[in-house]
Amino acid sequence: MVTLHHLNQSRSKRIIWMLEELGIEYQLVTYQRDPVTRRAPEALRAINPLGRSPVIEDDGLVICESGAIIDYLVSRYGADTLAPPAQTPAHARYVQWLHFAEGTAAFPLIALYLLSADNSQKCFLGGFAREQMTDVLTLANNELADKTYLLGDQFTGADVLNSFVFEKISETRGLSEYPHLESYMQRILARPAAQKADALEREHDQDLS
Ligand SMILES: N[C@@H](CCC(=O)N[C@@H](CS)C(=O)NCC(=O)O)C(=O)O
Repeated sequence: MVTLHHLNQSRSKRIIWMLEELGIEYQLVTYQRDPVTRRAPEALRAINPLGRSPVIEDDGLVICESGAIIDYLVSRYGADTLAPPAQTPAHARYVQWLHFAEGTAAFPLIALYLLSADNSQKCFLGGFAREQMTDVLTLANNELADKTYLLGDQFTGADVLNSFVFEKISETRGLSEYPHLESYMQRILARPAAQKADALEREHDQDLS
């Protein structure tokens, strides 16, 4: 059975979502952020030396990095339904979107979050991160102008992986300037597996209890 080491209010919710989409059996081991520093507890280092979540265990295999986890889960448990067939152009685009989520889209989001925590908005990094965030949102919005999902008609792991950045932006400043992205987010977040991930994330978040 798959075990997910889940940190509250983190990227890990997407992995709950993916496990729900796949409909496989899994268990959660939950961790809470320090209310002041917002860092993960030391206990997480026992499974990931970096002390970060998500991490999964499956048949003795331990895997970190959200993109690698989604790639692994989809290849092992849901290749037919949640990714385009291997060795097709659509599959290459799918891999591109998987890498986009953490390789490009997450950077400006995290930079802006750290700036707001630091209260040092006037430095170079603020303008740079805001510009990059605008590029990311514009690209996704344009891409979705004539598509139901990132890859077209098929919902894939790339939609789940990219949801973290778009959901956080939606919660903080809204997506009304990006109407295609906004309606896409409403569409994917209405999926039963996404709703279940949301409910489970709340249930395992002591900040909210
Ligand atoms: N690139 C990694 C990033 C993992 C990561 O930074 N996770 C954050 C939660 S969103 C974390 O565990 N932070 C805890 C800490 O920094 O103490 C991934 O995609 O999984």
